[in-house]
Amino acid sequence: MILHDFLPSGNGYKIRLLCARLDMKVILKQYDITKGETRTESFLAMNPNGKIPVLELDDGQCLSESNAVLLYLAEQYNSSLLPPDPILRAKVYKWLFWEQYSHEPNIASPRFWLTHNAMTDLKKQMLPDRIKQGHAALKQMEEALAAHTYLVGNTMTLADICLFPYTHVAEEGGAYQLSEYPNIQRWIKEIEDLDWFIPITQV
Ligand SMILES: N[C@@H](CCC(=O)N[C@@H](CS)C(=O)NCC(=O)O)C(=O)O
Repeated sequence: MILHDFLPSGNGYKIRLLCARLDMKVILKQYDITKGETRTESFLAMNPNGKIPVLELDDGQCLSESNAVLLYLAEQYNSSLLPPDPILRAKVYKWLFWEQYSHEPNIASPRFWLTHNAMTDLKKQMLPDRIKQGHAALKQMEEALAAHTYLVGNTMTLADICLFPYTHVAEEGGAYQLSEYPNIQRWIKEIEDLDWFIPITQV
């Protein structure tokens, strides 16, 4: 399998982290998204949305949308990260869908704007509200992590693999201070201490 990716991307890192957890090797093909490398004809043939990550399967089929790829790999490789109990599984799905609507646009996007010199007048106007909503998202994670070790109970699930990447780099760009969220900090350390853990920049 080939993972088409951009190393600083949290969306790509979700998949790299899951592969590390599943002890799976994939070939990494890197693109510079700041130079439009995901907008070429050949890339758009893999993902018409022009975004990494894309997982290219051995038969040439391409899967996009990071959380769809996480679910595919967890289901395919029979991982304990997806609990069999339907209620617990729905709680994992909840975090995955929530991440795309309430977390990623408010935490990942400001990080990218602020660290990649991508700020425009419109984004400057949008930033305060994004940060407000980002704090609301972090508060929800903080409350869940005050109640149990991981986001869905006391064992790690796909929800943690999905939310860890952008949360642990939330401070990059200066929009957020994680010292306001002690249980999130404890959870980050918990994951970083796991023996299979790989950092975001590791190929
Ligand atoms: N919802 C998508 C978002 C993917 C995404 O936003 N990818 C960004 C990098 S994190 C990208 O490739 N941007 C390049 C572009 O839009 O040209 C997912 O979860 O995979």
